[in-house]
Amino acid sequence: MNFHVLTLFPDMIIDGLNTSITGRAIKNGCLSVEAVNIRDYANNKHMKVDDYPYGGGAGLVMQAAPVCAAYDSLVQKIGKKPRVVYMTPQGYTFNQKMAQDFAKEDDLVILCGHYEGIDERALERIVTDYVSIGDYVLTGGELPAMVVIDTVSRLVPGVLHNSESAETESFENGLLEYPQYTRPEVFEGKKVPDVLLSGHHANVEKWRLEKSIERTKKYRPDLYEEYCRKQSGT
Ligand code: 6GU
Repeated sequence: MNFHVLTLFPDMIIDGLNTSITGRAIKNGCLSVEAVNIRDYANNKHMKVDDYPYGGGAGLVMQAAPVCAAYDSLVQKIGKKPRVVYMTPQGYTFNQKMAQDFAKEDDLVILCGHYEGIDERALERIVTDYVSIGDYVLTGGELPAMVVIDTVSRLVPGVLHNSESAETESFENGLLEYPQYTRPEVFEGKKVPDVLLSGHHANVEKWRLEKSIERTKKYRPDLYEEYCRKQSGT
């Protein structure tokens, strides 16, 4: 899968993703991440890409022309009209289901705004999906873009090794993950739960499900309610 990120801060994207599992997947060819610097498409000698908002107000707005020019050159290169995800607090909240949908694409363009956002006319021309990563405000779309790329990447065949399997994790069954333990058996006087050392697979699964339910009830009552509704078949 190929990610194409339109941004004023390409180093953030490249440096952020060339590490760990995404870095490995880029090196072995399962993924590619290209960061296109919108400033390279500025049509003036000062390379200016933003200006004051019409109607007044704080901050600067990214201009339509360089954003559209960067997009047009990508469309040329890809050879078809890709899906374009605009990272903005004014969008649908990102979730695992959206990640699964994005993972079906061969090419995904992610547009990152900065300052007070991007001229609406550019967005109307190119954006297909408006996506937020939660109810808080960041300085720009680069970190959210990395969140989306990381989440989608682990659903792309070959990115995870068997031992990192994408199954049976939080949200696959609508519950939060159960607690994990590794060696040593005793750490600062605290012992690993006996059931995990018992070798009794069915009991281990039962314990994990109980812990998952307990955690979900405490930290995500919304998901717990949904789980109970599904269990009762209504
Ligand atoms: Cl996608 N962008 C910005 N700037 N802030 C956010 C966000 C996106 N999602 C949550 N907060």
